[in-house]
Amino acid sequence: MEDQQFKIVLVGAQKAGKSAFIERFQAGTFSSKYTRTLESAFIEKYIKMENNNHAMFRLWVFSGNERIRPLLDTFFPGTHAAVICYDINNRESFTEMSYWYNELVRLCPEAMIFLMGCKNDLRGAASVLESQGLQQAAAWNGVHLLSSAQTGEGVDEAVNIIVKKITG
Ligand SMILES: Nc1nc2c(ncn2[C@@H]2O[C@H](COP(=O)(O)OP(=O)(O)OP(=O)(O)O)[C@@H](O)[C@H]2O)c(=O)[nH]1
Ligand SMILES: [Mg+2]
Repeated sequence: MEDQQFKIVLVGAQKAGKSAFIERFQAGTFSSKYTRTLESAFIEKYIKMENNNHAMFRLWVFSGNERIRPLLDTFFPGTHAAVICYDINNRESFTEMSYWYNELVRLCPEAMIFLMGCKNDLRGAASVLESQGLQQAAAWNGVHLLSSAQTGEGVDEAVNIIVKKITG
């Protein structure tokens, strides 16, 4: 039997922490230096499923720059799960999620929706509250996640939750 293949996309505002999340997940490392994603990048991960079959997960990360927007029509179709990322200390990145959500609904309405609050290690008084993230996720019939690429907290957990939900 052919391996199953799944497409996951990480989207959201510039500097939200998408690439850092992927780097932590793939390499276990973190850099505080910002290198913007030019257009898109992906990593592939084979994961052994409970039934012993393997599934291949291709995780795409897109630039948050506006220049990516005209390309979404070709990038989004076929997406199984979308992770809309925001920076918990940047309220604009939280409101920008609506743009990404609407594009996902338009171009791949079958995709499962996840919202991820990044940089949870920097949580402070002015941060977007977890309850607000949960509320927004519920409104979009999605799942809310929190992670820190700096400490690694919640990173593997997030991927496990996404994989379980796609394959379950
Ligand atoms: N403290 C902390 N900083 C983080 C975390 N994740 C990312 N950063 C920092 O935030 C900045 C932006 O992170 P990126 O992952 O490059 O952001 P991005 O969403 O990929 O941005 P674009 O490629 O421009 O769309 C970098 O300086 C990172 O080091 C985190 O979990 N904690
Ligand atoms: Mg990036």
